Amino acid sequence: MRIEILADEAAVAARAADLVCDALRAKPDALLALPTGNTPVRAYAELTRRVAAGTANFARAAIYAIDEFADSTRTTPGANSLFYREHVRLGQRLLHCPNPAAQDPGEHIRAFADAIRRAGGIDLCVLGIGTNGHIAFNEPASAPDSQARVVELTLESREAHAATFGSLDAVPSRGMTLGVADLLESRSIVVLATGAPKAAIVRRAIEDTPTADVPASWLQSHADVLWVLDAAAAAQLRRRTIAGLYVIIDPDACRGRAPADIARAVLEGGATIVQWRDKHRDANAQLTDARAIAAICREYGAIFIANDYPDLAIACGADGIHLGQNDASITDVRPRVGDAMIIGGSTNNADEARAAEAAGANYVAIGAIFATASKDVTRAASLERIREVKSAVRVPVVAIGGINASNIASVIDAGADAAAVISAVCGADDPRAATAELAAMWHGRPRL
Ligand code: TZP
Ligand code: MG
Repeated sequence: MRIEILADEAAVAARAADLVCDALRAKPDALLALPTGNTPVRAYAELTRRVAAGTANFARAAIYAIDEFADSTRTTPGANSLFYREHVRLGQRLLHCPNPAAQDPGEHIRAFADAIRRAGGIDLCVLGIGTNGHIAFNEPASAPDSQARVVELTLESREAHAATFGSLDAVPSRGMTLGVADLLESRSIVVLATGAPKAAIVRRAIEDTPTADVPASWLQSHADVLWVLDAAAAAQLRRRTIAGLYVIIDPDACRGRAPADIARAVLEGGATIVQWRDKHRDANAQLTDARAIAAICREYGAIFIANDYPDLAIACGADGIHLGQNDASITDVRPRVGDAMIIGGSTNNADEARAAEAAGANYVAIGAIFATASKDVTRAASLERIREVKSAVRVPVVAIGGINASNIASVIDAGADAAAVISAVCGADDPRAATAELAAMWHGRPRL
């Protein structure tokens, strides 16, 4: 599972449009399964603009709905068919929606799922997530092997549709949906979530043990899921949000400039994680700097990690502590810092990464990937090592060592969840611009 956290709804919409276009570029006759809801509306508007501008082409693609109400008609205000006709204006001929007036909705939606399979299966499935954790109309209690079927809609879901149907009473009590199993058969899945009301359920879906109480949590078992979140929807994530550009602020690399100024600049540039690293002073002497940077990170909703000293991490209210092989052990530190704190562990190979994960690390760093002047490195790693570590652990993998604008693409392609940099950013003339360049490459890579 990968997670991208973007600034706001507009950025999520643009990213979603990019991902759909990437899928089409890779496979012009792709079969796309697309959701209804408020979240994707801006993405559809962006795709419509791109079609009009000639930069996106759905001429050979097929678009399938993922759910529909039962006991209504294609023209009932609120019916999903109407939503698709209104918002997914990308080539109506290619739009496939279940018929809300089907006499036997169970038989109808099973045939609809079969038609998707016969057409080659879903290449890219875009999903939203309900505040109760539903995906499509798979409400809580949906099993991971659930198939296309008729479902009783929860009051919560019906209330969410009351406005479009005109009243709660007008919202049908039954829906037709592709099952969780049908969605999991997709080759690639993108989940979009925006806004503070989604923050709690996004955290449960991504971080908690998968459960039928939160059907979206079944997505954890899929090999190619990307969550695209805005900062508000990501606000309650703690453990698995190590994704994107991870900037280490080391005063040695800042060319005499104030570390707090560099921290603000890199956050402005789009860093999602910031680490404070001071290899000279003891924890007490670092406290003022660490607290200042922690406060700036909170302002930007970024994760703040202290290096080396668990007591420093606790004292400055850091989200996490990073430990090397020669620091206190993860097993010893966990009870001191509590369950909520992120612990990252430096590793050099798959065995060390597995051990760090087993000890309770929430992410592992692997390095040094390239030559670096920022640390006396005794053990080199490689792009191939990133791949090995990625397949050895479930926790996010952070690549580190000599990463810069000319090689970050190779690190991303090797599967790293995040890239950690010191000199490429702290040592740059313009740390904000240097961060922005690296962050843009991170989000701009084709992933399908
Ligand atoms: N661990 C492995 S390499 C490294 C650390 C802390 C230094 C990374 O710095 P740079 O300047 O990005 O190569
Ligand atoms: Mg250390």
